[in-house]
Amino acid sequence: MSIGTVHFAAGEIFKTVGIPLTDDAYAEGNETFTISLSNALGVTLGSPGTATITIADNESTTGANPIDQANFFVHQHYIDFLSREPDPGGFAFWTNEIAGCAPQPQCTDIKRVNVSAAFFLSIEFQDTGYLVERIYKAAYGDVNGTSTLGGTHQLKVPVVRLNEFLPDTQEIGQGIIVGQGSWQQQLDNNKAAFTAEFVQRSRSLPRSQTR
Ligand SMILES: [Ca+2]
Ligand SMILES: [Ca+2]
Repeated sequence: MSIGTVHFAAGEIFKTVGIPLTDDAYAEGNETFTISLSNALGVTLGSPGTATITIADNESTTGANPIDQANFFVHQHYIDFLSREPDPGGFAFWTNEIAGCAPQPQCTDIKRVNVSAAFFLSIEFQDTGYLVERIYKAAYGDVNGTSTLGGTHQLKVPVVRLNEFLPDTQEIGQGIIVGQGSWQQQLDNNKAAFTAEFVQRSRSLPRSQTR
């Protein structure tokens, strides 16, 4: 799922929205998804506001699960953690961490775990997705959630939902590849713009200001 906000500057009439696709190994026939425009601010949506996209299946027989391949595993981490396609240098480095380890196959499992942890701990995730979680936690506190891991039990979880987490994470991460260009300045700008907008949301304001 991709959710995001498209910003048009004055005079802009064209925008590109990227939607990552996963090239699986299932022979399942063509698939479709819809893309919808909604909640326009300062403009009126034209027609059509919704379109159906068909993904042509490129398998005739189901193959091996591609997640077992290091390059697929790493690519999916870029999409899931960082909401972007890999930069060539980073992609080669993390893929080689797994594919180039020794002795194989004993080293593979621990390398996959370590690479996954590295994405979680990366500046680029900590300052985007994990920052969003912390902002929601600071603003709205926790609620009780139910986990079934190791037996059903209750635990405190931040009040953030996937349809909030994804667009907010992508907004802060917009245009950022850590280590490339003036990424620190861009990240600071994105964080400042996001938090200024976050505190103006109706959910953040005292009731008297939301009329
Ligand atoms: Ca495929
Ligand atoms: Ca397929």
